[in-house]
Amino acid sequence: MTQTKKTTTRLSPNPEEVIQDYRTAYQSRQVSLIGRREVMSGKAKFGIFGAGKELPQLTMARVFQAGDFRTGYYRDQTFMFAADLLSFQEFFAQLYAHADVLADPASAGRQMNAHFATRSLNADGSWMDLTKQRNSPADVSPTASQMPKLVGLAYSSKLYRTLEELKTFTQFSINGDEVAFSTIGNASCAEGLFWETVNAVGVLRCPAIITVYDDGYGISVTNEHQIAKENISELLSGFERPSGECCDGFDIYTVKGWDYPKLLETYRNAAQVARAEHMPSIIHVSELTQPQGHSTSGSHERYKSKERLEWESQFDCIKMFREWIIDQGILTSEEIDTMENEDRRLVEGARKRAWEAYIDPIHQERLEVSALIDKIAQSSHEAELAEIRDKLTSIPNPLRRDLNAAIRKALMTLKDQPASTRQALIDWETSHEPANQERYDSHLYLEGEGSALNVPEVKPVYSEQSPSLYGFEILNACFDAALAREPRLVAFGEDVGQLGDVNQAFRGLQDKYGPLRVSDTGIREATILGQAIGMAMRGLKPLAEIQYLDYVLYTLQLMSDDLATLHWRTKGGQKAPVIVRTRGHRLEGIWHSGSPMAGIIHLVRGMHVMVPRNMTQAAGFYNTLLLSEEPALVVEVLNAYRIRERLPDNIAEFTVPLGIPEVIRQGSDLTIVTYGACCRIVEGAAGLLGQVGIEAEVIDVQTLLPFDLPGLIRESLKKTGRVIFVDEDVPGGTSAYMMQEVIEKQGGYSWLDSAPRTLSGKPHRPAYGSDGDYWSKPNIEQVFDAAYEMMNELDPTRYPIFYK
Ligand SMILES: Cc1ncc(C[n+]2csc(CCOP(=O)(O)OP(=O)(O)O)c2C)c(N)n1
Repeated sequence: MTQTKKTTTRLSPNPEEVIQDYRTAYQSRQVSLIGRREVMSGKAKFGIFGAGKELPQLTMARVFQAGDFRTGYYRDQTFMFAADLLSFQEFFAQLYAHADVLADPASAGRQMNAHFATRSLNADGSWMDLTKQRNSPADVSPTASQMPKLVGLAYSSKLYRTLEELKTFTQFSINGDEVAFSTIGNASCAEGLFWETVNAVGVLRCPAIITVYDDGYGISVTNEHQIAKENISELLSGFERPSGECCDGFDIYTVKGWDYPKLLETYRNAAQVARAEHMPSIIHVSELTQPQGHSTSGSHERYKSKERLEWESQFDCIKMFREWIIDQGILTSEEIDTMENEDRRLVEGARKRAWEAYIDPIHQERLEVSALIDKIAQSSHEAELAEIRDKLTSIPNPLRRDLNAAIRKALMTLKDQPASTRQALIDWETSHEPANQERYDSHLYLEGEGSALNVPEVKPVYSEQSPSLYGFEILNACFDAALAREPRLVAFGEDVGQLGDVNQAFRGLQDKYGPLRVSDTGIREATILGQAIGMAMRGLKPLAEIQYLDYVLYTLQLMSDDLATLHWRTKGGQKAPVIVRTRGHRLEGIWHSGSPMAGIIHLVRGMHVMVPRNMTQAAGFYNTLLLSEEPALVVEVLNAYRIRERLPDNIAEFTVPLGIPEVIRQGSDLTIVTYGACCRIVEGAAGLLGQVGIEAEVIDVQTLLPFDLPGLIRESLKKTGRVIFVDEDVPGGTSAYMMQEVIEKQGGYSWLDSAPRTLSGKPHRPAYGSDGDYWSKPNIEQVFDAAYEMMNELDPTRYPIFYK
């Protein structure tokens, strides 16, 4: 393969493009200055801006084409403007937290300012044609968390270029020509996620361009404390591919942040190589500045020396760009002054329009509330109500919560009056509540077609010919059929490819479907998830395996911050239908037996979480999820792979619905609610209870998120009046979650004759060995005792305590 690596020839920039770029840079700087003023004057809550980093962004935008993807961070406003992905008015709308998707298409006011995103979905949640637009997955604030999904965004191009079965999916890719760009600050390169991403991209050889904006600081902390040798490109040099040879690695460029022609040339080179050869690059942009300091929260004079501040004003990239333009004879100083005057007015006009669009409806609502209070004041509590109204109308920039607080205060003042006096205020608040719910609470999950909850149930079918197989063979049949019918399904993880996963559910499938459909990855859980997120955002159906549940913790931050929140934080603008597969609960020792389910389910609202008790249920869940467009985590039970189950004749089609518990043993005396590996323990205990005349109803909840949608457990309580929630999480963990769902949300308390109980694992981790397991987690005897003691309380004569 020939290489088009780093050229040394300087390009002559096109003068029209230069002028356009200068104007965008200058306008963007005005956005930063005006934006900061808006925060300082109290009209917005917090501001973070891209001042000082304009030039690399302009030049990156010059090579960013339709179909490409950017995953970056809060400094990228100039790029977003230059790539035509964001208007000034939209930028200010987000700064003001305008909770309307038409005003702030990135997040409808849900994300803080400078968190950029384009929209990939139509209003009904279906995909747009991503090759016809430039794309920006939604930003995340935790530094370096934008990086892991770069792996999948870039790797998808390789799959679309190589796999014949993907050639027809032309709304996602045209021959894999798309490049994925990412941006990160110098200090955030100290994060592990950065290094894991660079390594994964290098291993996968995919078209990624990583830009490091280096201004020498991370808030107040200098590179001395952030980066070994204080130089990120020097540190990265081991990743560099030798020049003139065809081999793995990155092209690494270093370029000064104020050198416009060099930046232009660098990005053109990097993009050309990435697009043609699928080789990645790292562009270290040094000598950048941060003229406004980090954010509106502080001032950089507190931590930068006088010399540094002087250097920053001298080497400001817009100032240098201006001097260069004059030097090149492209424009005169006077011509630039005229342009700048126009551009200041243009930005100020956009700001004004954004503010009015945001505040006018609130002012209108305030007028309505004040008028209602005035009207009531004509007949009672005149002085007190006038004071409430005056206080409300004197707020310079009212919020909707000020209206609710004023209404509540007025209602309290009127509490001694007949209800009819207060009704108009109550009606006003009630009629506005749905709009506020819609503003802040909608779109946590998909609704309509892509929703996993709308996948129709297809029951498993068995015949006399249905063979009895090991659990792993059931899954193997399920995955084989899924890979055959869904060309976008791509499975990967540690030992998934050649070995077919450590429990053999993918045995033989790499040979059958090829190493790109079923593949091995390095030991890199966070970027396995990031790879999946990026691939899912490009229309693929990733099935990402995390080898054990205990290692899901490595992915949990991204699962929580990025994947689970994506649909909500873009108000339905983006989705990532990732299926994460893992296994856990019972093997041996601390890190192969954990069940930290509460830790997980409380952090990933926005995902579905399933805990199938056997592999047939798991297969049904996979079939359901593959028909949906939502992210999910499936936790398989480790000790069920070697237990025999009957293979449904319709293994490729049957589905298990989400949120529907299953009664796995009927009983009338008490209900035991559980899931996963504990099902077998509880069934064992129920057998013993049966021997002493106690009939326990055993319910497997099957999915923790969503939880028992039809309220089947409450129906069981109506029959039994008693309930125990059993699992192997810590005390107060998922057992307490289940209790809240049933007792509080389902109203189960009103059917109880005994106090409800939870029975969980110990607060420490599971100890090694079978005895360690027995004394760390609920065992058959403990479940028996808990149920028996409940019955003893009811009838001590019939159920005497005989064991202590
Ligand atoms: C995981 C995490 N830790 C800390 C922060 C707080 N924080 C926000 S920005 C920042 C400095 C980032 O510096 P750098 O990466 O150089 O980018 P810059 O802001 O200078 O462009 C810090 C510490 C955060 N957002 N996320």
